[in-house]
Amino acid sequence: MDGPQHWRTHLSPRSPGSFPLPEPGTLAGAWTAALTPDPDRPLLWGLVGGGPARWVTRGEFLDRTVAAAGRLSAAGLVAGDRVLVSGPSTVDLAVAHVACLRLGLVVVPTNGAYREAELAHVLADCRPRAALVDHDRWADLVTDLQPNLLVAATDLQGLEVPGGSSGVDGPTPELDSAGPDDPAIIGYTSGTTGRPKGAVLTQANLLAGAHSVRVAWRWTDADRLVLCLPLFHMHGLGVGLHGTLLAAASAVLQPRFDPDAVLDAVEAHAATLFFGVPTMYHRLAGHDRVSGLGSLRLCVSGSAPLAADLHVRLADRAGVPVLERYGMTETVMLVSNPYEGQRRPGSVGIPLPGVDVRLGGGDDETDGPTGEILVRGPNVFAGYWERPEATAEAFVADPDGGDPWFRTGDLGVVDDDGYLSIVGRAKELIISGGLNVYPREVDDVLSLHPAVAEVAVAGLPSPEWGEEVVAWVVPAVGHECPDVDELRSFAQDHLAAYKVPRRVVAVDVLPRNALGKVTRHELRLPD
Ligand code: MCA
Ligand code: AMP
Repeated sequence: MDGPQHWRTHLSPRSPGSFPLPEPGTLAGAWTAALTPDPDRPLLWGLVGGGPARWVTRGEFLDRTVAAAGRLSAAGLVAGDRVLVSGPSTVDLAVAHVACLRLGLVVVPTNGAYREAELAHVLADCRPRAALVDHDRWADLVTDLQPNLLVAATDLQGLEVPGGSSGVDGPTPELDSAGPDDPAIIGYTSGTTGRPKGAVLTQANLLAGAHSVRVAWRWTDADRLVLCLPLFHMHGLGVGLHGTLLAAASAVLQPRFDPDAVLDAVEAHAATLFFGVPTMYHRLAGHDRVSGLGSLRLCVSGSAPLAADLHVRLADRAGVPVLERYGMTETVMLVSNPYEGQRRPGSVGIPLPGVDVRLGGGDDETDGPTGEILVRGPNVFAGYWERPEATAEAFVADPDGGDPWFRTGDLGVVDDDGYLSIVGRAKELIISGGLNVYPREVDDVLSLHPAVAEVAVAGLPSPEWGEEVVAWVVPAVGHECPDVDELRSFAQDHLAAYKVPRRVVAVDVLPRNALGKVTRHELRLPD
């Protein structure tokens, strides 16, 4: 845990010192406290219990979480057990997630686009006791990969309970007794290097993450969110769902992004909030009904940079001043443009309440004002699952002896008035449509193709996806360079579709530095 050579700007936290969290200091406990009053108020709209989409009230939701927790407990799961959860966004999935957290189980949200090898890595790494999965053939797949796993759908259909009863008649297990420092979620992320690592977020980390945006964005129980982000990443889950439940607000869950469905829901449900990734805003901005967003109180963008011209287009076409914010799986949310005050295109704004942000860096003369964004606060994760070395590398010591700082791997600059802009990444990462692609993972798969001698993958700018995955290939001796269709079909058994290259460039050599390491930033399209 070495410190950077220099410490640059320190952005004062909006709430210096402590940022008190709602009682009892755990996410599950705070939810129960928030949702217990007024049990008849609508909470979530979505598919429930195999039936059509409908509103579920706070009272019904809490009752369903108690019943689900009872069944999970009767099936033998105990606090600390990991449970892999993956499915389209439904009320059932939200119930399962909350039931797990109320029981002290550790949820491992997992992208439903994963192929067998990606799923196998997650299972082998975190060794869950159960998997609640709704995708075609996933029940068989996870059973093959880990035969001793308890497997069920997210509505718990198929969950084996000893004695054969449904488990609901047994004693109600103790709920909401996890402590603030108990793990609640393991979120898989590429981080800065290596294969996906599990970021362990505690009950308090998740509570701090949801609470800070609730305060900053003036999120109240009068709000209604249209939530079409997947519930297996921090944006949809840790902000959209967790924030809704904490604010005792309401949300319309949509299983996928469809601009028409979003605009219909905004109108039909008198929504006030929409959260999306820039690709969603790009598609909405080109929609002839985009002005429908204008009735919302707040539109938030994150997970990838929102192009300044897209920000301006949305303001012009829909009258929507999108609020851009910045976060990470390891930290939930960090920095946000202000709710009141200027929402500056191209900037992610100022630190969220409770979050401490500063820039570290190397050499002042060569780096100029740019520095690596370093953060700390109650929202920052506890470490990577069973990876002490990666955890140690991810933090730097505080020069004043305070809490260590988490290295985001993102590069930033700070304006004179304290607005942070992300200007690059120190880590090798492509963000396509808000989803992270770790280039080495793709290199490793493509290099197995017999016609590929060497390969390196990098991201190129794309108006729709933000960045597009492109592969530079040195063909093997005596082989033609495989075309994009060939490489895509070769890779699709091993990699989720969003990681598969959209373009292939044949080259004679790959650019390398003196140590022989490929310099991805030098990969270019041919003139
Ligand atoms: C789908 N495809 C993609 C992507 N998504 N390709 C590249 N990048 C993607 N992100 C593929 C599909 O598999 C399909 O491939 C083809 O593109 C066209 O699919 P389409 O139907 O147009 O896509 P879609 O289903 O509409 O999905 C686009 C999407 C989705 C809605 C933008 O990617 C999405 O929901 N992204 C949000 C992800 C997210 O929640 N990120 C937050 C991470 P084929 O034609 O081969 O079948 S959390 C995070 O980053 C931190 C905490 C933060 O700050 O928020
Ligand atoms: P993830 O690992 O999926 O949590 O992705 C986190 C990464 O997404 C961050 O480290 C940033 O590189 C990126 N990110 C999130 N929000 C923004 C934003 N508003 N602008 C630029 N990059 C962002």
